[in-house]
Amino acid sequence: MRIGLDDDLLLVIDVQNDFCSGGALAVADGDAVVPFINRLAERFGHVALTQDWHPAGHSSFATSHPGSSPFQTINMPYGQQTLWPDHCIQGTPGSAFHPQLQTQRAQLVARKGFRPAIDSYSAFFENDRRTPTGLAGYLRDRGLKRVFLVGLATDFCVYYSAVDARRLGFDAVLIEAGCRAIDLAGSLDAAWDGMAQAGVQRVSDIA
Ligand code: VGL
Ligand code: ZN
Repeated sequence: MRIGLDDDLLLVIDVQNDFCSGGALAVADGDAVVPFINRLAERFGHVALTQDWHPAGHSSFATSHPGSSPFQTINMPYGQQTLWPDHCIQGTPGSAFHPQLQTQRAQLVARKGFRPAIDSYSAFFENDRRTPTGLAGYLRDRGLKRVFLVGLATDFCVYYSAVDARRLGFDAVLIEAGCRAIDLAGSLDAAWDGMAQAGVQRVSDIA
């Protein structure tokens, strides 16, 4: 597959300390994506990063719902929401990009999940699936048509971003070697099914 064409974007999802080893919501082997993504990014003319960016006391945190525990699901006005340990709190070390992630080639950093009452897995829409982050407008304004996705976690933020990219009419390619999953109660299988149905292309690696 030819990559790094003028209308291709590499979208790097949430490669932040809290999703890496020792972090508050560490994804198994999450750090392993960093050198891979650094090499891959050199082959793209357009790179954007996302950053999970929650205020303290965010409604996706189990600590905001007395009596609940992390990884439990609750009903929110916008639908079902998994509760998480406190993570990626704005400006804390856990919210920073992994120290080895090369960020200087990124043309855009899109932050998400900053509204206290709603979570945002997708880089394009918050979890009500309709409040836009503005990233679609960025892609359209820049004439970008195909999105390559890597980052953390495969079955949450990468998954929702990939499906929404397709929903918005962009081509989407997930590169497995650049992703790691949380895999909570079958979430990874569900994510693969959802992506296949949405027409997300899945490649194991890029030669
Ligand atoms: C994520 C759970 C909560 C992710 C973010 O980046 O996949 N997962 N917040
Ligand atoms: Zn989050």
